[in-house]
Amino acid sequence: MVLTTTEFDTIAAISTPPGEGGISIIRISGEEAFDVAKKIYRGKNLDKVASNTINYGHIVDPQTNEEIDEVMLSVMRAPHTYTEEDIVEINCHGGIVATNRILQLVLSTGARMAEPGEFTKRAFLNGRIDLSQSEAVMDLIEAKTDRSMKAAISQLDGNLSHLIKHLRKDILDVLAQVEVNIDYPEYDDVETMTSKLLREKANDVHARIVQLLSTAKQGKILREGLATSIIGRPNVGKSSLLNNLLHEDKAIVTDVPGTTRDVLEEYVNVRGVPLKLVDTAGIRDTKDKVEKIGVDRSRKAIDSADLVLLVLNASEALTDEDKKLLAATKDKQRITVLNKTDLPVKLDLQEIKAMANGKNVISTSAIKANGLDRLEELIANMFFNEGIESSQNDIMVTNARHIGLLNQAKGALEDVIKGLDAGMPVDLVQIDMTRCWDFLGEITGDSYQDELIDQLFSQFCLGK
Ligand SMILES: Nc1nc2c(ncn2[C@@H]2O[C@H](COP(=O)(O)OP(=O)(O)OP(=O)(O)O)[C@@H](O)[C@H]2O)c(=O)[nH]1
Ligand SMILES: [Mg+2]
Repeated sequence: MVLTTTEFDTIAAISTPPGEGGISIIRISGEEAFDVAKKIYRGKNLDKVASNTINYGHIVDPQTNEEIDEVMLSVMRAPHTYTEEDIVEINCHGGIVATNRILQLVLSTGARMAEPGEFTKRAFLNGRIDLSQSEAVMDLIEAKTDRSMKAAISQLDGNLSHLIKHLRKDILDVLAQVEVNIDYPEYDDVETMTSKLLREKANDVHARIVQLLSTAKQGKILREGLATSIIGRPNVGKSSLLNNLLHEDKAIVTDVPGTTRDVLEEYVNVRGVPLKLVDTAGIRDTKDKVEKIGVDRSRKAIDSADLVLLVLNASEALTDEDKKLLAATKDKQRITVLNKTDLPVKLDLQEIKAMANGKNVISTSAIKANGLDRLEELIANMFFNEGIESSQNDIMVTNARHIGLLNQAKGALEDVIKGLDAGMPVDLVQIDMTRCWDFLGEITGDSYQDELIDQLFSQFCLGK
């Protein structure tokens, strides 16, 4: 369904982050954007200025004639704009008071306050971009590393949409062919022919979806960050390690065991891989009420981690608690970090290597910042071993919603093949093929429900 722009009212919002800054931008979009601006702007004649120009002038309260701010007005006429509607953007001085005053004026002269993501929602509803492209806008804003940004840009450019549309067209073609065959069953072998056609296409689309899904693991990491939990006994240097990876003293470090009481979460860019790094309370049996809660959370942090950094103190012999933690994390993606190697080493390295299957053991000294390069390199290689640079131009799926729908589409195709194997009538098999077509359509928003659209755009930031 494509709505025409005339069905929407005029919306406005502050599009820059709240707070003090060099400039703030108040964006107005809709049929009345120019009328609203004309009521409060003194400067050039907005009916005469060319589209895509920026114009000097003042914002004046029409009631009192009070001059509010000196501004530059960006003027963009439909349809070649972000929303495909008329857009005026007021660039004012970036103080909170001036910005809010201007927004109030805009709202009192005919515009309505926009909802979060409503400008992008209009770009979607007006047919300028599809749903996966709209989602990429938000991913781009939230991108934590260059690599994440490249994946978002590729999706915004429509690479994923293009592929999905291609698959849907193939399915539609075969469904049309099946329809024709069913309507004209004058040939004896029509059922066999139609089954063959369906099977070929189901296998073909299935293979392409499987290929796409093979990028999902890395794609999801790029979009959401790799959930990385730093785990270990108290005082082994977990918080020191976090500070080192962040290149910042975020977590409190003391020589008192039990310093970290609650989990601390920070994003960090490790060679282009966004890490959602979680520092946890040291795990030990404790009677302290507050520490106990922290310890319970640490245990949960193991479960929810994509990667566990298990920190051991190399200057002490292995304790029972260390062994328990090694056992508790043995099925996880794990790096065993032997910290405090600047001190005389008491850990039996052979024993550790044996327990960790000789894999992913790194020696560090958080205090001397030694071994961190190797740790970073190992993390990047564990998750992007073929190197993401090489796969940059390939299409990636990054979004959990898309991954879910692709899996459903894949399941529907498997039902098509099962149905054909079981000799089910073609018109029943056709239903599963159509389901696949629908699931794929939900990715691009070609088939969607209003609730989904409302829910998706409500997660956007205001003014976008
Ligand atoms: N010699 C040496 N000391 C270190 C090293 N890393 C950390 N420390 C010291 O060990 C003590 C504990 O460090 P933290 O980073 O607070 O340890 P933690 O594992 O977060 O401790 P909890 O929060 O209590 O669980 C501090 O005094 C650090 O300065 C290291 O590589 N070498
Ligand atoms: Mg700590």
